[in-house]
Amino acid sequence: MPTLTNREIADIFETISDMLQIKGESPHRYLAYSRAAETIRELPRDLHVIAAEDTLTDIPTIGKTLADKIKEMLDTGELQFYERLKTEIPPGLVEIMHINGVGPKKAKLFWETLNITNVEELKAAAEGGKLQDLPKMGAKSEQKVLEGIEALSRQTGRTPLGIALPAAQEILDRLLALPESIEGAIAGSIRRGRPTIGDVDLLVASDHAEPIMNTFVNMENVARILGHGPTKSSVELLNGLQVDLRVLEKARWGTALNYFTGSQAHNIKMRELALKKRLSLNEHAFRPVDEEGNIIEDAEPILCATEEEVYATVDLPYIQPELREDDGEFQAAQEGKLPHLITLSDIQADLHMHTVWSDGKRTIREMAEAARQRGRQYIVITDHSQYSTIANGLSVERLMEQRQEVQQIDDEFGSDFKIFHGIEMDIRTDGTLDYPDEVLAQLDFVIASLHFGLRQERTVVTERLLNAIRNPHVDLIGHPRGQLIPNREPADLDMDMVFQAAAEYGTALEINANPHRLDLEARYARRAVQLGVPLAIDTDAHSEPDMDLMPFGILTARRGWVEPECVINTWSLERFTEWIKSRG
Ligand code: DGT
Ligand code: CA
Ligand code: CA
Ligand code: ZN
Repeated sequence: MPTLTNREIADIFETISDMLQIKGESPHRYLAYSRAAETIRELPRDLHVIAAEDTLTDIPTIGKTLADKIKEMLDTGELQFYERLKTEIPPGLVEIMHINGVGPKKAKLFWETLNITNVEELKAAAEGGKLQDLPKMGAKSEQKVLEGIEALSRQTGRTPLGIALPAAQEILDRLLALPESIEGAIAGSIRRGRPTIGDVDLLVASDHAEPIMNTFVNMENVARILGHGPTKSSVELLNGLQVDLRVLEKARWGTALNYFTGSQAHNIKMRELALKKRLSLNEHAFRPVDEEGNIIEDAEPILCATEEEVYATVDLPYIQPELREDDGEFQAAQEGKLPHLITLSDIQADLHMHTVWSDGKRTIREMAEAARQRGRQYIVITDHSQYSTIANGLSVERLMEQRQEVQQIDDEFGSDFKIFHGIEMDIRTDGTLDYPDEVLAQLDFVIASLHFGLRQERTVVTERLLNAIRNPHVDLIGHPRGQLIPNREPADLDMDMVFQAAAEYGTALEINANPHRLDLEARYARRAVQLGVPLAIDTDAHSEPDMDLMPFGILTARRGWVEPECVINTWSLERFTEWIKSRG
């Protein structure tokens, strides 16, 4: 009997929601399916088990109707309702509606006017110039559709770091709790801090692999076992994530960790460096080779228990995982110029957070207390400004009221913790800022952010950002490129101009630590540093737990070769205070 996993059932509900949207059904109806899909994706337990207990309707967002549909899928492997929908709405339209800038209405339009039912057909139509004459389209929108299709093909199949890292850590912790485990690590792209992850790579050092492998494949959040061997196993989790586990002896730990951390490009360079020393290198060991590069069978392999030994064998200092992309790290290592990368402990402050005054969940006092508990020395309260009506943005009157409250609570907190008053001000779609200069002048710290009009054309959206950067009262640009991971592309900004202006005016750019944003991303953070642009790493917290997202920002900064000195919230309270005073 075909059996469906949580992930597959969630996917079907998600697709149904999309199809109902294309059909033009009410939000009430299609949202019921997408909410249920979201809940099921996060469920820590197998739906089969819950159904057997007959407690499906105890799951939030699952009522009687949806519970029956889940049961039908668990029992028969399919859903009649969905099969019927598929005869009405071509399933390819769902993918089309997820293309950036398309959506349900346009998907329907393309289908009804040009009989386009999948992405390939849409691509052909766009390339053939057939979309531009449709209502509400044009040459530009046609070009955007092509760009959206490009972006879609880059995204598919990768999981955001914010989901993969905690999942990987939880599994590793369970394996490390076994008495047979000596040491363990998350390797692969997670260790390098990539914003999205293909699969999870775990390593455990042990002399008894079997019990570790058995525990791994029998975890209750495993949907499928893809492989189960003595040194390597792979599973697919209920949420669809693939996890590879390798167990190896401690004596080879360094070599294995280095190999499976990658990147592949870094590994290739490592092998070339090894060959220059007449050594071959694979995931197990270095082995001496002859002039032709053939392994000398009776020569002793070189085992490395630590990564330091691996690098030392090719005459290099240790290279931090976040730098291992073959993007200049070897040259820097050879020249003794590796960066002194920022760490979480360098962070003194959080300069971007929201409270109940706009769309946050907690009061100013609660946010301040949460930040102090996390060892911050100072914070800035930065709610939304009036243009963000959906986020309950502050009118000038409410902003001034809030200022009083911030000052009062700051007094309560005494001298060992400082609360500044700021704002996350919208850059309006017409390019003007959301408060006049005389209001901004009264604030301690001003963040300017693009929240609307992100799809404007390059010159327009760039000019809006430049206008904010040049304003003497603006201290920081929040999440500058406006991307959302995994599926919103950044604004089409001329980043050279942005960096140039930020350097000239001394305006800082943010690395937003929220794993949905990670914006600036690493390569731009690296450019910013090279050009002398100050950075800030902020959580953009809307509640206490969000404050724990800082490590994602740190990872991103480290991938961008960022040193603590360039980041304004690593500075002491005195230095930061001087800096904001020196600005408008
Ligand atoms: P991902 O999973 O796509 O996010 O990226 P990675 O880097 O985690 O890649 P993955 O999981 O395929 O492999 C983990 C590491 O193992 C990778 O970073 C480098 C190493 N590796 C895997 N396959 C190869 C290969 O064919 N050649 C070399 N040199 N290294 C490899
Ligand atoms: Ca991987
Ligand atoms: Ca892998
Ligand atoms: Zn914010």
